[in-house]
Amino acid sequence: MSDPLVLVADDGPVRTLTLNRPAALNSFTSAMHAELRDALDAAAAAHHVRAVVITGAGRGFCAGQDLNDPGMAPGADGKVDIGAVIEANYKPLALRLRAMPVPVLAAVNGVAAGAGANLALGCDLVVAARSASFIQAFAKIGLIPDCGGTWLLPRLLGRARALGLALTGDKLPAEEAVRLGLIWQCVDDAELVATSQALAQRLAAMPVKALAATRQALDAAAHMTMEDALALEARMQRELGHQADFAEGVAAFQQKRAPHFTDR
Ligand code: T3D
Repeated sequence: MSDPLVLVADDGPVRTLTLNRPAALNSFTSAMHAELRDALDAAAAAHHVRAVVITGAGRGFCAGQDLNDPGMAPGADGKVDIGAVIEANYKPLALRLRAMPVPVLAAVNGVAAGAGANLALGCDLVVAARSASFIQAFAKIGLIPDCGGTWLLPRLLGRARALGLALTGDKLPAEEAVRLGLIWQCVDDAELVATSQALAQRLAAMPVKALAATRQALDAAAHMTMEDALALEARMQRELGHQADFAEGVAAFQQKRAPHFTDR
């Protein structure tokens, strides 16, 4: 039997998914997409999982689409239907991340290029090793940023920097990515696993239903008037205020003890 293309490991409430095609810098084949989709669905369905970490095996995080994948071969008309690949694989992946019921953290261990960069940026928090880098490699092969890149980059960086990265395809080192506000944190390579796992454990102990709702509210508010955003806040707070986690959080505060959150 061949090795899994996505390794799955639990440490209590934290599930780590490791992209596992290190010889090709964990670039995406259709088969790896299918395994990652299944793994994300399984993590979403497993009640004990309260945070997910995505990382890569070997020296890279993910080099985007595997440019040697047979799925990239031209059809009878001599053309490759990349739109079909996006619809089948990258669009569902980007939307899955956005709809996860728990926080998702990218632990970027090395180069993240093309859709691999935007996979990382689509996670809720990105922690990168100092030697890691982010490359919007698409322009170099005649494509536009995908896997949510056109939506994410201007929101994270503003139009000028988004276009700068997307048009040049230049390598952005992790430290610079933090400075620009593209990612959350950059740590020494030797600290990446410990730091990202500790952060994931910390999030897992928090009211994760509210954390997922926070992501949803921020994303939705980006398209709204302030008045509409305020109305959404009221609706979502009403719903969260009816959850056990809110009662627990307030009780723990009043009783001066650590809270134990269980909603998901
Ligand atoms: O269907 C569609 O196309 C639509 C979807 C598009 C989404 C996309 O992601 S498009 C962008 C695709 N990705 C790229 O264009 C990146 C290509 N890779 C690179 O530019 C470089 O590999 C890196 C800058 C990422 C890293 O450079 P370096 O020097 O550290 O490593 P390397 O030597 O280039 O790569 C190491 C191995 O990984 C090498 O294999 P080998 O020669 O040792 O057998 C290389 O071929 C392989 N590899 C790296 N990236 C890919 C890849 N193999 C297949 N596909 C890749 N994307």
